[in-house]
Amino acid sequence: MSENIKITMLGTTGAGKTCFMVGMYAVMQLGVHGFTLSAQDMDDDIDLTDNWERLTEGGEGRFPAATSDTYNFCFNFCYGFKKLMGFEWLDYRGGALRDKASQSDVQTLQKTLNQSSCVFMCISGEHLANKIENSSEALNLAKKTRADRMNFFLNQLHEEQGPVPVVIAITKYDLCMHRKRDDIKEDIKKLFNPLFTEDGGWLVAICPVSLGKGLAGDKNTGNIEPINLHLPLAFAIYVQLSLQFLQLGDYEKQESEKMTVLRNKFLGSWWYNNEIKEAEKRLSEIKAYGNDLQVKMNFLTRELGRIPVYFNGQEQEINV
Ligand SMILES: Nc1nc2c(ncn2[C@@H]2O[C@H](COP(=O)(O)OP(=O)(O)OP(=O)(O)O)[C@@H](O)[C@H]2O)c(=O)[nH]1
Ligand SMILES: [Mg+2]
Repeated sequence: MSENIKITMLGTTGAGKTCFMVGMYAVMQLGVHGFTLSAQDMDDDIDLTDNWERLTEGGEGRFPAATSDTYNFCFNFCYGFKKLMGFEWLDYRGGALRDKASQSDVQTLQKTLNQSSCVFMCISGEHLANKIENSSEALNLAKKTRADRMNFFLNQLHEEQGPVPVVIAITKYDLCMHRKRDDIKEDIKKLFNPLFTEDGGWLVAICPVSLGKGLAGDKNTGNIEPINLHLPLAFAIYVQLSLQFLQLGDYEKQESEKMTVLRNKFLGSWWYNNEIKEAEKRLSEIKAYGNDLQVKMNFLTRELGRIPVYFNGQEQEINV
């Protein structure tokens, strides 16, 4: 069972979307607990790797230029190099967030977003360096970071397909890591409060990410030492695997109920012998697949234990 999903990252220009994707790809190529990422197109692999090399070399030109064209990357998420799930990832100019819907890249973004299985909302740590003191500061920050537009886009997505899992990625976390995590979480809730309401049905992870804490001092010379770059993706995949796991449970229940009905009929075990054997085989395949899923999810759970996850505004413990 492998499925292609779409993941869309929302964030204003300069929020760090492209750098995050380049870094995530590099980290996941090395692999985390046997999970890896590979680009489906060889040229994309080369471009992403070149970008990563420039980042690690340092200097004035280390960062990629602001994105001007919309580009759809296709990745495979693998375990032990075996494909678990394919997914698409749109890189676009963040300015599209505030442009009119008549622009073609805005339309592409909206279309992709509305088909997405998971959304990453990017807020740069530079805007979270100080506490949000009151509602007018919150409003100003929502405008500066385009959190207001991200909420607008999410509202549209909600109308289209209901709540989807969301990761609020605090990019450039190095620029606000001097603050207490709980205080940052409170500020995030002020910017995205509809996602934390009691009956909203939103599943939200807050994940600080950075290319390296040394960048806070000098971004041209600071060392690249990735922080959490793999976690937003790990969360997105974990949710998809959990849904597969639940589906599998329903399927297992149906199959065993069917089998019980056949067996309970008078002379059923004899008359329906072949059907029962086939159902038994399917059941044992489902169980084996379920066990396999559980092992994979366990590895991801260990990683995800490090970030807060909320459902209906309540912090959750992630487990299988
Ligand atoms: N301190 C710090 N700066 C970063 C980090 N990641 C990116 N930056 C800086 O942020 C700038 C913008 O990053 P991009 O990834 O190009 O931003 P973007 O969201 O893709 O912007 P658009 O393409 O215009 O939408 C980079 O050129 C770097 O100067 C980080 O982890 N820490
Ligand atoms: Mg970009």
